[in-house]
Amino acid sequence: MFIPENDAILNEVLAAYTFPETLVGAVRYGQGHINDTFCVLCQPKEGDCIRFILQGLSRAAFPHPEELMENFIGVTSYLRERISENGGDPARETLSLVNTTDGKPFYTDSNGKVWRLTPFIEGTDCFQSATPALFEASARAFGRFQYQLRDFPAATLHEPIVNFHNTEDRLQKFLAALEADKHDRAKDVQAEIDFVLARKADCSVAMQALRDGILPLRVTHNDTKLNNILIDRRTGEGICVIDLDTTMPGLSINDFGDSIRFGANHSKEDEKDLSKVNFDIGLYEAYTRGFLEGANGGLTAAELDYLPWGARLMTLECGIRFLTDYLDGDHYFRTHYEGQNLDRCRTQFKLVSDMEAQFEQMKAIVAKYAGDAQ
Ligand code: ADP
Ligand code: GN1
Ligand code: MG
Repeated sequence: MFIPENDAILNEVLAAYTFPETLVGAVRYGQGHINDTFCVLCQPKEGDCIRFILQGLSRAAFPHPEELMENFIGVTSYLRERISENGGDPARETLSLVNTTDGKPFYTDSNGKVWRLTPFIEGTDCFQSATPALFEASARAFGRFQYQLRDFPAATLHEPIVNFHNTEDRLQKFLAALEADKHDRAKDVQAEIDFVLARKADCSVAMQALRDGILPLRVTHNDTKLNNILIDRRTGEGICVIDLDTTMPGLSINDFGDSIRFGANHSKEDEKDLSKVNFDIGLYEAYTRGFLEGANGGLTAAELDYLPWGARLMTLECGIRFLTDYLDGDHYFRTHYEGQNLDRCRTQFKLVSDMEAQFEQMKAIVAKYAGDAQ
């Protein structure tokens, strides 16, 4: 069997499952920053390979993986029903689990790490950047995800990461990391530190609106990156929302905002040449149109008003998180070279500046489509 890392744990995990045909091996897969993701290949005697996605859940990110898996099962079971009611194909339009040989929905390895196996959703593509049409398709799917979960019993969900998009709390954690400065890195990042300190008040905008009852709490995805959606290769539509680990009560503006943060530009998240990092308002418009179509009139007037803030805040918050992890010594986000979290932070702050400069246009674009959305 081919296991490039020749990893004893990976062998242990694979042995916990019964695969339909000859197991060929497992290779690292995808560009997620959090989980350990592998593509597992099986070769039937005849016909194409059968593929699975095997994921080890990050222990740095998810302190209670069993609760997270309960959420996963609850949300995907609910979605399966909604998809069937609408005549869709639940096997392609949401994730499902393959049980271990002894009938469990996940496997806990001898180090205590939790693993899950899902069928690979074939005939789809996963993008790191997109054309306006594909970006709009992803927006429709994320908007629809929100709409499909509008009556989900939110009280049954655990909070896998407490204060995940509490930007005020993210600011406090940054200030604590700065104070500790464990790796003596603060001296090299004064410009980035000043960027955050100048925006302390912004960090409260959404949290204050939540406290004031202006923005409602909904069941949201909370990690709506373009690469957390699978696009149907035949139709070009967003067919399956994946990476459900942070699905929990949250703000709709954050689901909108996180997609804009990642997808409304033409550069890599860790691009070093900041002249290449530009917020693309055309992509923003395409996403807005698609998201409001998918949300199907389900957003309140206040949520529509705050959508541009969602984009600014998710981008600022993510930059703060990358900077915090850099100061902390890179324990949370997977990095491939020293300084990658700092590069990621810088692209986010460049995008925040661009959004600040174009904020009035961003609001006008939401207003242009909001009429049709209500
Ligand atoms: P992470 O939390 O590390 O981002 P994801 O759940 O997003 O992990 O998975 C990483 C990548 O694996 C995705 O971006 C996607 O390319 C791929 N992937 C995950 N699940 C599936 C699946 N069931 N079918 C096809 N591709 C998948
Ligand atoms: C992580 O898991 P992934 O790579 O889809 C992170 C998001 C960040 C994102 C930045 C659980 O997303 O919150 O916005 O990296 N996920 C978690 O690219 O922290
Ligand atoms: Mg992901």
